[in-house]
Amino acid sequence: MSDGQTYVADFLTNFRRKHEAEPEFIQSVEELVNSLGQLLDARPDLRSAGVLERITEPERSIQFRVTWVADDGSVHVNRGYRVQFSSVLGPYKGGLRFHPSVNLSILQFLGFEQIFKNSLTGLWLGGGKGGSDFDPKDKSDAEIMRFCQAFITELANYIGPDTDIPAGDIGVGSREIGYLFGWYKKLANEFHGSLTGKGTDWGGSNLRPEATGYGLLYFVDAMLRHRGDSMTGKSVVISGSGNVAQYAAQKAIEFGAKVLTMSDSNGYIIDNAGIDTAKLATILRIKNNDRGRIKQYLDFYPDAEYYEGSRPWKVAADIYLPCATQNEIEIADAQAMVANKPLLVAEGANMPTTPEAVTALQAAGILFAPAKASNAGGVAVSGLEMAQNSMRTAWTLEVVDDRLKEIMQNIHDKCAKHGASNSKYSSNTGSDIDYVSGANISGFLRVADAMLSQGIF
Ligand code: NDP
Ligand code: 2IT
Repeated sequence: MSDGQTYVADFLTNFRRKHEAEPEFIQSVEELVNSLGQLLDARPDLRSAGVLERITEPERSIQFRVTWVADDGSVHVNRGYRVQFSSVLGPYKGGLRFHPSVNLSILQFLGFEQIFKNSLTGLWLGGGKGGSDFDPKDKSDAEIMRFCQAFITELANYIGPDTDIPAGDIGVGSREIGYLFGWYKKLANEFHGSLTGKGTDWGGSNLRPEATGYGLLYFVDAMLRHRGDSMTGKSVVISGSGNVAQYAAQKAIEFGAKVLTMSDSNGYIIDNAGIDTAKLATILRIKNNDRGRIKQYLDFYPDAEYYEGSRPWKVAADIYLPCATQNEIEIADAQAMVANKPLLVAEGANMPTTPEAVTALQAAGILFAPAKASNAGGVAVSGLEMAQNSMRTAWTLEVVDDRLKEIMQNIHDKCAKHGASNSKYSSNTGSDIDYVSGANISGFLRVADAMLSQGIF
């Protein structure tokens, strides 16, 4: 083994031992580090500066009690967290997730991914993630508000517009950001960009709600154009029906593709006639206004079908866009996809594809876009929201959309540069771009070089 490969192998052995109870965190670190053997071979300065050891340890992790009172007077206690992972490229930046599954392993994986995603955007953004095991489902608006106020009361001391700027993620959308921002502003007695995803009337950026889904499709479009192809007429399978899935579907329809499915944690719907703009508006009403379930789609479109307890991956399509949650494409799902000979899989969710499934897809010659590249549009527009807040100005929708397109194209081109078979640090020997190693090498290099410049700490 080369020096770089030995360093990576030893590092991973120690890392796994140290984090044996944190499977998601191990998975995300392995995914990155496995791309870095040749780079670390060529760059002994990165090895001797302990870059991997330092970047895999959060600069600070905060855990706190969140106590809130339900409408019936009962008292509830949840855990709140913020993992402030890396400030090497800017203030900590990343979303908040409210979901019963939330724990430190999941937040460390998300915070770790966020460092390199934010690096790829080219903006000045560090990496972080936070959240709570609070379940927003079936809670009243008043309960959500009281929970958000209790949560941000604890977090307020650790965040700020030049320190740490949270945003949304699963279970945290514009309603929650409103309650979090309102109470934070009251505590700080200052109106500033301490959170992103705010309403456009009170400090938010145009296009932030749409940005992750739109950015995903801009990335897919760039991948297809790179091969002389386009979205027109392609069939698309989407999982999830939340923020990312909704706007991914909208942009796919705009590009002239046919969207076949959407899902939630209970099951998926398939509409073989295609989910068009009017049908998508119905989904937004069901999910966002009524906070309902995806199966209610059949109340409006009885020709569609609903499959309880299943994911949509057996449905044949040209393009698969997982937009729900981590590890939602397992090896059997990938094998079902391969049998349908699709063109590409692009991750809208964070780490939705297990490592075995990624290997199976790539081995079958299916183009694969990893989350840290393809879903970076959301945090990129969050970065643009921060810039607008600092300037006390608001850019038009067109200006933000142009910046988003440019950023996604740049990320594509960085992946192409570092993931092509003839590139300096990639082990890719195939004829297609390896977007996984391209994104990992490019995202990591910027962070690692900045760490060297800033000294050892
Ligand atoms: P939302 O809460 O708006 O929607 C989440 C969707 O995924 C819902 O349809 C939900 O179904 C489904 N889902 C959540 N957990 C599970 C699960 N364990 N199994 C099956 N389905 C599940 O979240 P977002 O759309 O914001 O986030 C989706 C993904 O995109 C996440 O991985 C997130 O980290 C990632 N992401 C989000 C960004 C953003 O800007 N919001 C930016 C970049 C990535 P149900 O309603 O039944 O729970
Ligand atoms: O995973 C992500 O990139 C997000 N949830 C968005 C983070 C942000 O700060 O906008």
